[in-house]
Amino acid sequence: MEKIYSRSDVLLDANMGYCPGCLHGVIAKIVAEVIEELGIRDDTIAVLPIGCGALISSVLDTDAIIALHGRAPAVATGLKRTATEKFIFAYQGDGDLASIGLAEIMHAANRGENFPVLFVNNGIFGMTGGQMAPTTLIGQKATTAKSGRTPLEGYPMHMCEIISTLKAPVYIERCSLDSPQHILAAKKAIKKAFMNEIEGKGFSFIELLSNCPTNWSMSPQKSLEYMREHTIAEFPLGVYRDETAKED
Ligand SMILES: Cc1ncc(C[n+]2csc(CCOP(=O)(O)OP(=O)(O)O)c2C)c(N)n1
Repeated sequence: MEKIYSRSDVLLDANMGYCPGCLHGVIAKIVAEVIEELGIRDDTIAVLPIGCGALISSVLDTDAIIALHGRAPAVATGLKRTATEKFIFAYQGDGDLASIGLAEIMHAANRGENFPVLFVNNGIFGMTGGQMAPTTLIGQKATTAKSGRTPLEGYPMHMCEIISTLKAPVYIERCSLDSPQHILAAKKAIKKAFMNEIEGKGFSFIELLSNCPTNWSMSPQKSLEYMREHTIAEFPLGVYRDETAKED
């Protein structure tokens, strides 16, 4: 019988601890597959956030460091500039990146640091119990916006578009994790972003639209439907910058 799938060796045989239906686990899986395909496991240091993303350290069989809240791009900058032979990537939630860490991501992107950032946009502060994030949709409920976000709390922040105003980043793409087809596209984008670092091309930013069934108070299936109907409508998928395409 032909073997058509095996679990990546870069995934430890451990429990991730995620809530049922949470897509952080899917990201851990595709990141592990990309690391295995590129043969960079022994060189990799994952720079993880404060938030549910930090839990991927329990399954990802690479070195990892958990940065202070929002500071992953600053920690990744220090690591990459001093240990240039290492493969560094940052992984951040939307509370971590677009709220407390907004300055760090903007300046790392503006400097064109040679590492990719994976930005997991689930529209909410997951780990702390569902507070509103900068990316929460208008009308979307949160513990700090009981009747749904209104413009009084500002509008959802579009990080790909904001980072696209900077000159230095070489690759910016927004993907979604709501379907197998979109997950495959996300894996391709992550692989390209990782390759950009290996080839010394500079800063890549991959936004991954995700879910939080627990804090959205929805079943996993309903949360995927919500993503398709509302999240993707607010945050259009696609490539926002690809300087590497011009070079190739
Ligand atoms: C300096 C600091 N402020 C606040 C917190 C509390 N805190 C922990 S995780 C988190 C937000 C996480 O949300 P997000 O980044 O969207 O990630 P998610 O858990 O949804 O994946 C906050 C505010 C903290 N740990 N440190």
